[in-house]
Amino acid sequence: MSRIEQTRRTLRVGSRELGPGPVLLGILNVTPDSFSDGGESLDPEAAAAHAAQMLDEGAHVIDIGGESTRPYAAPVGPEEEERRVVPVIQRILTSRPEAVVSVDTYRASTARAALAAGARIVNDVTALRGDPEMASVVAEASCPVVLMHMQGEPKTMQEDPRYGDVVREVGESLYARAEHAVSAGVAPENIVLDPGLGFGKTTEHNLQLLSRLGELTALGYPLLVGASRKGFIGRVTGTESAGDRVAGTAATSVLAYERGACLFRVHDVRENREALEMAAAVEGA
Ligand code: HH2
Repeated sequence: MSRIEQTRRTLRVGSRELGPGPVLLGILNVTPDSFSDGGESLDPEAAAAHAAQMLDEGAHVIDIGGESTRPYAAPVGPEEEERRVVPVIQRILTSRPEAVVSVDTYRASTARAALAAGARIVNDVTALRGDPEMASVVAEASCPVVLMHMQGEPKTMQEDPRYGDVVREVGESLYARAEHAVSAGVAPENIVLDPGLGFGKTTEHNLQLLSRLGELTALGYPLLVGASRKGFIGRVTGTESAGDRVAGTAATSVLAYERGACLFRVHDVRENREALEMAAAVEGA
């Protein structure tokens, strides 16, 4: 088995299996200030309708976040975060009980409440660093967890990010976080790693990470990529508005898939699904 085949393995979520083909996570930000869709899904009814649309377009997972992590974002309190995400999870699962929901949070209390409401994946942009209790919450739930790399913290991470060799350093850091998770009782087959595009990285760092993503398959864990509509795509393509970065995003999805990524966190589900279906078909020809 090649390294890419090993990395693109299936992910068990309860009785369901996701992958080994491309797995799409549709982004649902229940926030007033997310960089590209802030304010669109604050009302639980509107959020559930948006989730249903993404599921119909081919999303395998709905990734719900209640706090923006965009550069310079201010954190919200744990009560407010929970108040935003829990009713939306409940609303989605009432109308679509088969949906797989992931919660984008670094707080153990929010993760616990979301899991109790039916979420089945935890997406932690701090890779279990943000809350000392998160590792045990994930270990006890026996659920998949995304460990994302970030240099610094959202408020300041874009001020002057520096690396010697960004791919090597991100890889080493992710490996250490995976080891930490395993030592805290998280099953290795529940770990997904993410290079954290845009989190404490310049445009050049993001491009290097995508270009050399294949090197991260050596870590032996499934890889998630979250490039969707991010600023570095705007800087390369000259698209000021985040909504105009759909084609640029689809290109990153295909390139990342070719290099071994298997999970894709995206705003525009249909376009990325079609691009990835083409990539998978060509690869399998
Ligand atoms: N990016 C964002 C948020 N969560 N999670 C993972 N695993 N990987 C990512 O790259 C990632 C993430 C930022 O994007 P978005 O949710 O669209 O915006 P905001 O943080 O402003 O809500």
